[in-house]
Amino acid sequence: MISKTAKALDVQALRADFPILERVVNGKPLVYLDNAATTQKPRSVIQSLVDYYENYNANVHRGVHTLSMEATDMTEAARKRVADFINAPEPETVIWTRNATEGMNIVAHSWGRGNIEPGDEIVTTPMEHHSNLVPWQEIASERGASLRFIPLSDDGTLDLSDLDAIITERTKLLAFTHASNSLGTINPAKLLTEKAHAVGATVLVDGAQSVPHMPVDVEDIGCDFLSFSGHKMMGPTGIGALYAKRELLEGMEPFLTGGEMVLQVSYEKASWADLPWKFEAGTPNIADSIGMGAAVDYLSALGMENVREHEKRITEYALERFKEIEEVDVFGPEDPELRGGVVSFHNEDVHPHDLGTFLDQQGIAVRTGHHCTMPLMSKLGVVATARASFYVYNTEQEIDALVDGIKGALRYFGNGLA
Ligand code: 7TS
Repeated sequence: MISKTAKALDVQALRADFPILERVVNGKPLVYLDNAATTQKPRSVIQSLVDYYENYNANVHRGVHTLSMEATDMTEAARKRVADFINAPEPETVIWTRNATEGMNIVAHSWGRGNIEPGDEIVTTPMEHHSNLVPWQEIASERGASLRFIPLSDDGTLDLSDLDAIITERTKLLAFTHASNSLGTINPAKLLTEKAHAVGATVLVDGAQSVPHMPVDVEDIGCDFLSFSGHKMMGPTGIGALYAKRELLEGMEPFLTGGEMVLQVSYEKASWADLPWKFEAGTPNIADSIGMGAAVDYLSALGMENVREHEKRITEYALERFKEIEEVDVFGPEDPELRGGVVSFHNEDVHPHDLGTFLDQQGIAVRTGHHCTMPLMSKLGVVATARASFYVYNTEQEIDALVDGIKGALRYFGNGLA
């Protein structure tokens, strides 16, 4: 179904905004299909970093001089733009982090330690990235709580048929990924949040693969926490954001302590600064927060409905073309409404690393491995997959190059494909 409000993006025109897409790799034009790992950056984002370092590089929040005030205004304006992008009610509810992983760890250490009690249950899914699984394993074992998993259906969606038996009065937290980096599955965030809230549980959404690719509205979903990374949405590495409801942040102890996050300090004790700085100890990543603001501007100008629509189309095209290669198993839901632009695939005769190396010779960048979802790989019965993941600048011609490349690899490694 094509959204009524979406309009087709001029992909050729927007490709010109990404200098790296001009690159030649191994004698071939770069076909960049590793966007779930990190995305490419438009010139406006790169320029925002250069602009900061060339014109107003200074530390923030502690200076009365012009450069410091300019840097402070720019990083706080970027926070406001990130907050608006996810429809957070106020910028103070958005904390700068290093990445999605750090956001999840803030929730685990600051909220988890203060709230999870012996006997509590933490409900999650079998498709979590390690960064939304391992912190919960740690907190569960420290606090005497246990993990429960919503089962996975054969089509790669969550099996919600027995949800009321899994999310119960014992559930203290529901932590799930909005979109899977290995299967592509988009989970029903609002419905899951409502179920969890109905039993009084708190909800953490891992937005690492959703915020960059579709409209995400924290007020509509109703979640308590949402964590995501700048580098997966055209921004720089080393910057991310954690959204949380104000009352939760106010009730949480800081994750890190030191400079910038204090109000009053004596030799004996300290009191904490207001939100959001209570959670931002030390000199923050000023340049990259401004870069993340520039990325949000770029995406907002494209329109997230349009971004989603383009990726849905490309994914549908890719799934259609993959049907030509019978030797290859494709994981995840078939319905493009239920999946993002991630296609993981596997052939039992060709190791994914060999396939990835062969594709690299054609200038095609895909990721191979377990994608930081090792338990999911064993559930799927493989040790690794190859994965193509798309973004707004990918074209049908690039999917054609991928499919031709896979066919070439199967021929090369000699499993009988003509
Ligand atoms: N959650 C999901 C769903 C992810 O896909 C990733 C990164 C993370 C969390 C962690 O993000 P980070 O920025 O903190 O590292 N996923 C991938 C990937 O699929 N390939 O490389 C990184």
